[in-house]
Amino acid sequence: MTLAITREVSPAIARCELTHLPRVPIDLGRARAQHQTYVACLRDLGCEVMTLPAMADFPDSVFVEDAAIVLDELAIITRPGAASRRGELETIEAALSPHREVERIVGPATLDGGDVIVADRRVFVGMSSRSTREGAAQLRSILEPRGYAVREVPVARCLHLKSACTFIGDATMLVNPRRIEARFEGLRCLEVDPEEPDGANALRIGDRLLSAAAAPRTRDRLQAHGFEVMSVDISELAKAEGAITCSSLIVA
Ligand code: CIR
Repeated sequence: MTLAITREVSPAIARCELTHLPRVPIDLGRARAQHQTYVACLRDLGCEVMTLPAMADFPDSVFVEDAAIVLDELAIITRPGAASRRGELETIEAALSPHREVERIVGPATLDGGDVIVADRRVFVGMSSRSTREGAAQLRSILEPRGYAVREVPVARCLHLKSACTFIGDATMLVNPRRIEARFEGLRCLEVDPEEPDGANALRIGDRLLSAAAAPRTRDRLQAHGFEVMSVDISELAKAEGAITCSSLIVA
């Protein structure tokens, strides 16, 4: 069964890192309720969900995606670009190590999981404000001997690579072309609705997708292309620059 690792929303989420959004009040009760619904969706999609306890000292710790990259063969513990997030790693490693051999990105390099897209045997690494070329080089040296091709992709207009595009299976990348110019040769690109800038972040679990309720027209486009889509409201977590993929680590 697919395992999804999640973490409860930190009581300190109001002090989250923000890069492209202005700070607005976050209703902790609402954020927690939305997160619980997100977890329920993961269960409906067939996952067994492990929810780690909230970390009061780490405002962004609900966004577990950034702490690790999980592949079939191994997991890589990252080194997040935001120093405030590095204390999140230990508990993520403890959760992953029963399931995967573990490798680590070591400083001074940085790499956020939100910058890493695994599309079958191809891995795209966003060169964002959070991830360095040295971080990508370390990832390459871990993955290329295992048969993955690792390619860097420039990211300038949003937080992470996955804020601009996500791999949704079936050789398809869901893309917001206003946030990224990269071409993904050999993959079909489906564009988000132009009115839905955050719509390119969707999570594939089994045969279905989980997407944000804030992107209904993009969901319609996906359905028109034959994808089965479940939507969830994550509007409160989005105020912390979180999207759909950020709040889980999928151990398939
Ligand atoms: C941060 O800036 O690190 C958090 N406020 C948001 C992280 C979102 N993570 C993701 O997209 N993978």
